[in-house]
Amino acid sequence: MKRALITGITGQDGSYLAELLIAKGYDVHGVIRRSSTFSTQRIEHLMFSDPPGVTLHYGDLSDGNGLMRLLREIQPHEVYNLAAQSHVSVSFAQPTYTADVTALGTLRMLEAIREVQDVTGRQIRFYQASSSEMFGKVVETPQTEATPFHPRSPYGVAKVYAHWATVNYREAYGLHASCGILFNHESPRRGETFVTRKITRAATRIKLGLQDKLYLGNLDAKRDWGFAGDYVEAMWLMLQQESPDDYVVASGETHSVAEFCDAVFSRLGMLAHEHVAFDPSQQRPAEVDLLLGNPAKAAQTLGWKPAHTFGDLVDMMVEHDKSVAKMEMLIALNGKPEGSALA
Ligand code: NAP
Ligand code: F7E
Repeated sequence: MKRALITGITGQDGSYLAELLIAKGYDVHGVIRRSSTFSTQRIEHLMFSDPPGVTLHYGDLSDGNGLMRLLREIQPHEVYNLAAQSHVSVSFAQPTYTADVTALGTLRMLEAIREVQDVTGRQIRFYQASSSEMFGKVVETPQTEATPFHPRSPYGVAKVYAHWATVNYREAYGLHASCGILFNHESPRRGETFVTRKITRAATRIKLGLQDKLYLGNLDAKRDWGFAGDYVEAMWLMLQQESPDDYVVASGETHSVAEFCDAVFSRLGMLAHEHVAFDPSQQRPAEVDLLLGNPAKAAQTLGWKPAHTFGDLVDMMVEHDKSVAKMEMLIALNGKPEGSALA
């Protein structure tokens, strides 16, 4: 049975990847960090299944010794490094922390893999979560694996470091290490401070009278948005190849934030411009104006293509957040149900 270790298992992608690997018969292990509150909502269905689908271990990308200990103990065949301080705006407020976790954290994991492989003689395949944010102020459109990087945030800079560190360990030490340059991917499990989920949460609440306005920053930014559940399959496919390599994973379509808003509000029978207001604090010191990926290499070599369209993604997120808003309204009217997990 193959064993996989996922860092960032409690995040959006970690939860979908864990489901995929369990379905493929893997023994799935995940790294979680100690926190004063639980951050495991996205994987509770896997933790409390019978038998449990995942084994969790405390660890942190800031603790290289701990990572090495985990690799020795678990002896994974595959490591998926999804953990990061992943919020672009937050990276402007916390640049050093972002560099420590997102950039150096990757280096710590690569070093741990190199050490443990040397001692055990067993290969550990490595996946690095690279990002379209590395293209930043794009020099060509669409972006491919050959497009030069010009990051526009401390997050983008940290991801460029982690990306090149991964390429370097592949070239210098022969690690089976691959980078997925993933464009924005979303889902009902997306964190609520990323723009798509912020919009679907707010619009569905506005529809039920739970909220008045949706405050946003730059509506003109364009992103290549796909469904996270499709994108984790590309991660797995990369590690099944004989040779490691880097791949753009994208939908090949771009839409502005304003278009995403229109699509969401229109599904709810409302007009976005009547409910969206400008919040200057949501603007970034430097913006990424346009991202559009060309996933041709992933299609040709991995046989990967997304199963869901932009429209499917909007439908899925709106439907999910309609139920969340309805539940909020019922609680506001009746209080939490007796004996409920919400009580
Ligand atoms: P996410 O929802 O923000 O999840 C991030 C995960 O990293 C969480 O599990 C978080 O744990 C964990 N983490 C944060 N700091 C850590 C640390 N110091 N040590 C260990 N774990 C830590 O991110 P995502 O959207 O799933 O994205 C997954 C990865 O892909 C990230 O590396 C992200 O930068 C990258 N990426 C994402 C996209 C996208 O559009 N989603 C596109 C390209 C690349 P807690 O739950 O404890 O906070
Ligand atoms: O912003 C604009 C904002 O925060 C998208 C991460 O997963 O994808 C993500 O990074 C756009 C930007 O995602 C608000 O200025 C307007 O232009 O949803 P976002 P992101 O910055 O593209 C990449 C690929 C990653 O790798 C990252 O980890 O929307 N925008 N108004 C806003 N954005 C937010 N968050 N909130 C607003 O109110």
